[in-house]
Amino acid sequence: MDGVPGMTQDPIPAGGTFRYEFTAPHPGTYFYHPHSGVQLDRGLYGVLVVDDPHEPGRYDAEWIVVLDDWVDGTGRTPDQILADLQEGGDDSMGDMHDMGGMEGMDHGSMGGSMGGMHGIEGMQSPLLGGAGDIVYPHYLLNGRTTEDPVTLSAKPGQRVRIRFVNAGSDTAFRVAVGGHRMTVTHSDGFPVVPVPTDALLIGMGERFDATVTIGEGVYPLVATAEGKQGQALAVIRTGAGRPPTGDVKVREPARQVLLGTVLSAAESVRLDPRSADRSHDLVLGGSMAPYRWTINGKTFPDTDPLQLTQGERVRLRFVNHSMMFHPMHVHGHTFALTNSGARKDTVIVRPMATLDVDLDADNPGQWATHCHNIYHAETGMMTTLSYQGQE
Ligand SMILES: [Cu+2]
Repeated sequence: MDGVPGMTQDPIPAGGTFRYEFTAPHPGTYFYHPHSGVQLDRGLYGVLVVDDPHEPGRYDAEWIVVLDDWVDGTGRTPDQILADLQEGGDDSMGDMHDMGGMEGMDHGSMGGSMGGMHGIEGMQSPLLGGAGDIVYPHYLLNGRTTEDPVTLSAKPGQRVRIRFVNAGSDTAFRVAVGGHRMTVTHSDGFPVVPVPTDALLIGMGERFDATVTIGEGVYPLVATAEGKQGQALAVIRTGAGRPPTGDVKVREPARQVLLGTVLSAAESVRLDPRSADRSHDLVLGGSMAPYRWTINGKTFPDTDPLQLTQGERVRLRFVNHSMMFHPMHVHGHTFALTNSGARKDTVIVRPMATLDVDLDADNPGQWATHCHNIYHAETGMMTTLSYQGQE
């Protein structure tokens, strides 16, 4: 009951009903959303928190912080944006994205057009390279714009666990709490060796838990849109004080910024040491005109399923041949980064970088493996981990 139409089930028809039943094997911060078109970018998602009955709970309060990039209701829908991208830059692209001169240009050519194009739009990140394809008019925190932010309350001195979810479709966020450092404790639901940091970079589909000991007063929780103009905002209030304005700037995002790829697994969730029985390369490529994103040169559903056998240790090697970052997500498994052991199910693969992850094939089925940029996934950057159960 993984919900991917055409892969594990038929889509739920309009007006229809489908009851999902599943066991929650792992505690942690998750979210659920459709895999139909670009519905995710219309806000059809929710957060799923699985509590750990054995978790010591060394915190006093808990906040859920959901980040999103938002266009719906502003005269343009995600479906129109997708259609415009696929039409390759006709006039209807308007001010969203200058596609002029992009015919035939390839994301894959180093020093080619992508840098230039993203340069035009400013969608370049020192950490991620090409940081997105779409300029959004709003960035949301728990569904609210910076003009009308949510207030997160606690008592002065309390330690708060913040569960961050990036539900955005084309935007990574750099999150920070003004005047505070936070300690990252979990990545994609699984515990890590805790790391203090000023700020944290969250790719689409990634979740992180962090603890912060909040001082007395009013503080902005800011999520800047990486490589883009704009931010999302919440107001943290533990005492008296004037709320920050929507364009408040905090120093922390320009200080130490942590990425999930530098985290190490907590000892309790390390994979047993073992050499890989099988490895698969996933070469990530794409182009803007035509707008298509590929795995091993093919677009879904023409991508070749990655065959596994139950019981194997499998290495996936993500080889990014494009000038954009891709948050690559594997369904049904939580892999381990080979360099640090950190358990994750979504990981940022930087431009022209190679990143290896290992997983145990212990959950037979047809599992979508895709970029969590929803426009990339929808235009091809998806394949399947495929294996049958023994007996
Ligand atoms: Cu992508």
